Amino acid sequence: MTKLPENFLWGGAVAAHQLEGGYNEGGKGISVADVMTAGANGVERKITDGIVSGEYYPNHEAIDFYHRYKGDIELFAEMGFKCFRTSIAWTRIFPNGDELEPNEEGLKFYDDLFDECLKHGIEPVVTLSHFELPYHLVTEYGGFRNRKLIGFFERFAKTCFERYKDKVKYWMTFNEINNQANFETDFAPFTNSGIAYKEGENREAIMYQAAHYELVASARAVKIGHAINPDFKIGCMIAMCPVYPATCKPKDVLMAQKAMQKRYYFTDVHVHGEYPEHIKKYLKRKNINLDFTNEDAEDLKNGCVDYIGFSYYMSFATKYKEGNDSFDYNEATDLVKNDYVKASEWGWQIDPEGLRYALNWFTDMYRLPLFIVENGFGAIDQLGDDGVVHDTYRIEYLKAHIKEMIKAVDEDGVDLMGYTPWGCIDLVSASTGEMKKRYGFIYVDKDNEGNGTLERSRKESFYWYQQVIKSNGEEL
Ligand code: P53
Repeated sequence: MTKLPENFLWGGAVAAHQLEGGYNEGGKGISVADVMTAGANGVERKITDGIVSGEYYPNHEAIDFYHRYKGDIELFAEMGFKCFRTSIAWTRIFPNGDELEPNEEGLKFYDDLFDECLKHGIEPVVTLSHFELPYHLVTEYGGFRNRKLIGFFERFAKTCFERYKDKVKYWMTFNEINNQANFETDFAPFTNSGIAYKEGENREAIMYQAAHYELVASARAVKIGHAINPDFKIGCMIAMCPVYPATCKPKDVLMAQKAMQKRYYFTDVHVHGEYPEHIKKYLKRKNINLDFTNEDAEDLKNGCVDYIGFSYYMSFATKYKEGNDSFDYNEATDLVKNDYVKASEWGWQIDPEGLRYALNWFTDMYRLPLFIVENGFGAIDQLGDDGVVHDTYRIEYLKAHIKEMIKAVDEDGVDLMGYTPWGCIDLVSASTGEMKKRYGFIYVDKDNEGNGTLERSRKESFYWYQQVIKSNGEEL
């Protein structure tokens, strides 16, 4: 008997736009990821006005998974993956997003990809919208600030559910829907919702409206999916960075609680089908009047998720600031450094116990099965003299997190479906567009400027993870 259930879903996670490439092949349309240039550590990616010649767009070719997926899946199978999380590029299915009929070539690509997984006994886990909205929906409709996008998403979801109903059982609707709680950056609202703010707009109000439409779209998709195949497990996907109080001063503790409410109300809506009171009060106080119909309320109630998928990389900390009498949390200005944890080169605070905390917090709040669909260490890898990346730092990070995950299951009784570390094969970083920020068990020969053979090689962590899966987490 192992501490984890025998059917535990070990695997790895990626997103279409970060690895497929082939951005204009097979009838694919342009997505929001296709108009983002490469940034760097601490330098935001530029969002350009369409594709501008002379600019470098790292997602256009990515790691060419579009042509190489068979070999890559073979490597996943060699590691013993039970599941593989990827997304369906919306623009392969509906190139512009507002067509009535899907693109057969795009549908066929995912048929082949899922067949390839199943052939190796790997269960596909699929995100419908992972930072890759059709760009046409941004320029013509303003992204998810427009109610019409609910219908477009619904059509996309229904098309996928019907087509893959016998191949895919595990689904998620919107990746890290709560990233946009940080509405003061350009990155999160654009990648989450296709929102390109204009000068002087009320960023916060627009974010809450877009998130509302997404929550409704998600709920409608859940209902449709369950009708198409009652065996479907359809989850939400939340970016979990627990917000700790910087001290035990009561005002700091309260501040952290208010921060958690605001960062995670999205989960309440997905799980309970209604807005928590604190958010309703907050919106009222801020004079944010959502376009929220009676039908929306119905839809939310009828489309509650089956499980909570979440990413976990790091934890945050916050502190009460003099004068903030309503304890309003603003992610852009209210985070402080936590001196009790170390950070990665990109400033992400490494905190394995935070994962156990998160698993318990979700369980206490929502009582639903959980699925860790991202976790990992973005680091710079060097090929050793033997041609192998000896990524002991990555092994250490993952080992520490898996230990806490097992304690949460074994000692705390958390209901956990699986674990899929992020970027199981090196891919393009979402926040920086770099190749250099690597997460993989499999090294891909390509650099930040786009040079390299794209050749794949197994890192030291590849063999380590193989052992972890084989022993169901007993041998770390
Ligand atoms: P990169 C912010 C905070 C936590 C997770 O991120 C985040 C982000 C936004 O980047 O994104 C998720 O590549 C996301 C993936 C992404 C991964 O984390 O910036 O779901 O698409 O690649 C890692 O290092």
